[in-house]
Amino acid sequence: MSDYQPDYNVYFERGDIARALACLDEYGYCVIRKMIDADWVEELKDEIDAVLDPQRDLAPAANRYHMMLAEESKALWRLMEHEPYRNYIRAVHGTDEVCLHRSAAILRTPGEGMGTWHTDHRGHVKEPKIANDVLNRFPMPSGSWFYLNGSHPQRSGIAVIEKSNKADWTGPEGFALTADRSSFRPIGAAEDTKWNQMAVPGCIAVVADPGDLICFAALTYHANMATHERRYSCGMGFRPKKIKIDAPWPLPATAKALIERLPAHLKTYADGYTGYDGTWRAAD
Ligand SMILES: O=C(O)CCC(=O)C(=O)O
Ligand SMILES: [Fe+2]
Repeated sequence: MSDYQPDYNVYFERGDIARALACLDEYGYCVIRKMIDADWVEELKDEIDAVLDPQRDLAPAANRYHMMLAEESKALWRLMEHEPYRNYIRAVHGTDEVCLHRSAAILRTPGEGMGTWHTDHRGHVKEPKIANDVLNRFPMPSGSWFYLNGSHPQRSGIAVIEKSNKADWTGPEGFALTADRSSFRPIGAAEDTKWNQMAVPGCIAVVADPGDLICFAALTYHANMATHERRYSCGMGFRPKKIKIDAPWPLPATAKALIERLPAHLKTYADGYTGYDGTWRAAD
């Protein structure tokens, strides 16, 4: 299986965070091995089933997203009591003074094809129109994700474009970035072309185990690979408290409830949390 695999190392032990972050910076992604154990993986999957598919009625070839998983999950919060994860967060942000930024879970069912290549970063958007434009503008990893089935091109998971995290990156050879920089398409293709093929220069099919943490940088272009199994992923992102966000939406009731229920030793991470309002739209 040499297809779409890097010819350099992207795998790091959880005690080797400095080298993992150097890889993240150089190539735009890295994998930190065995961040959580198998029982923790199963617990997270159960929580995702409970919030996203309690009736088990998600159709084949479909997906559901939860955009505030940390408001529902207990297992995610244990990460902030888990020294290897805290070391990672501390190293990424250069400080312990962080607050919850955002969190999510995605559930996909077999039959879903590959997603469109895109970046999550919205830093170039001058006037935010939706919540992602407000939240996805900072120089912090865009993804610190657990792919709880692991990630593998023959099963499900994530693909990235190596080195697409650089500010001067102009798209893969033979492709052009879309006008809003959110995606790319073959040079000469129609404007509405959504490119969802692995065959792109620099494409890496990330191969990882269920307890591994898959990290990609703020700008890194990525796409979910075709799904051949019931696929669970989740992630939690923090930001330094010195990055203040004056959210244009009122603090959602679910965010308030989280802030109230967090135990004393975790409350510090709620200080600065904006919650997420997927319905917010900028006034015209
Ligand atoms: O499902 C995935 O693995 C990634 C989805 C994604 O990139 C997104 O929703 O922005
Ligand atoms: Fe994405």
